[in-house]
Amino acid sequence: MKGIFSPKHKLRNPQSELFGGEIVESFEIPQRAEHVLQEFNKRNIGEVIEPIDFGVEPLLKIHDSKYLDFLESCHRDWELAGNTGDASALSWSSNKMDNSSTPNDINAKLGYYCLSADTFICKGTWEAAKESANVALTGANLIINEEYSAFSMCRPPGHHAPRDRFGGYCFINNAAVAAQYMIDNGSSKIAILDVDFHHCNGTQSIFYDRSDIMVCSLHGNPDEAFPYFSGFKNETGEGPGKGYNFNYPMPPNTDYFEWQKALLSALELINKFAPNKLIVSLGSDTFKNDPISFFKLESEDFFDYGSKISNLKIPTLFVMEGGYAIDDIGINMINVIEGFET
Ligand code: Q9C
Ligand code: ZN
Repeated sequence: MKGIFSPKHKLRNPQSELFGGEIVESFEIPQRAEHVLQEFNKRNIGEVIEPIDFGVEPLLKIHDSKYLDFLESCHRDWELAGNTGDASALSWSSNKMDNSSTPNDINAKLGYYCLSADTFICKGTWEAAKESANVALTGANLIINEEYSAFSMCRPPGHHAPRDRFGGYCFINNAAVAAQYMIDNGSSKIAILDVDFHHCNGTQSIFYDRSDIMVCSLHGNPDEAFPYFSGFKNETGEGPGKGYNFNYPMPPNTDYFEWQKALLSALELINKFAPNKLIVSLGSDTFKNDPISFFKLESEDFFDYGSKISNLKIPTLFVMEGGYAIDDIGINMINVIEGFET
């Protein structure tokens, strides 16, 4: 399997994040992608290529143009306003009567486009996020051109970003951009399987009313886990998308014995849907030692579920999402990839 990786991910290097009422070192750090690349190479999974630049067009199919303008200009405007640290949202609309739909001031924009205060915007964020989408798009392009599988080592991640919000360490929804690109290049049906610990609120909302892109997500119960406001079982799609969105929320301490039941159920749904291509939003934050999550998967479980996914026998693009146990992120991610290949 080929890997897609860009050193430009390092441009996303926030000084800190807001966590537990404190400013702490960010969990979503550059070493994550470096460790994954290292393990990919160490185990000789395949050739690693750099992404092609797809420009802004495929991003505009998924994201609001004003939102993308905001991402591009945010840090510059923040500095011009006299700030020295990373850009962070501090003010939100107080009620529905607020006339906030065309924010002008950088603080208003930050509040308008931010979905969670954990994510600060540093200088290189837009460049890195754009490149991360290119990493996903280059993987999608390989699959369109008859590669059976590919691993897009995306950083920053994307699945929390809906049409016009950033947060949960995400800016551009890489998996959504890749799925739309596949549709626009001849695929009629795509399935997205999100195995990151967190619910893919962004991906779900982008495709919620569509029947050509099915979304299945396994995650921590939103009653007690980020992103809190979505990921419940009764969210099954709307309009023509009714019956094409499936959530598997699970409680604290869920281990692989329980988790794999949800996976097998999702795989059965995907099999019935019979997509042309599969996109796996791959997060390793289901790991037992993840510092911000509450599932209990062991490293060997990642290998096992990679092989279960391969039983679908569908061309598959893996798109990297979360995973914060830095010492094990390479092993866990590449276990999925190797499990899929064997
Ligand atoms: N106390 C991804 O895995 N922090 N994003 C929540 C809860 C946000 C994770 C804090 C976690 C976002 C891509
Ligand atoms: Zn996650």
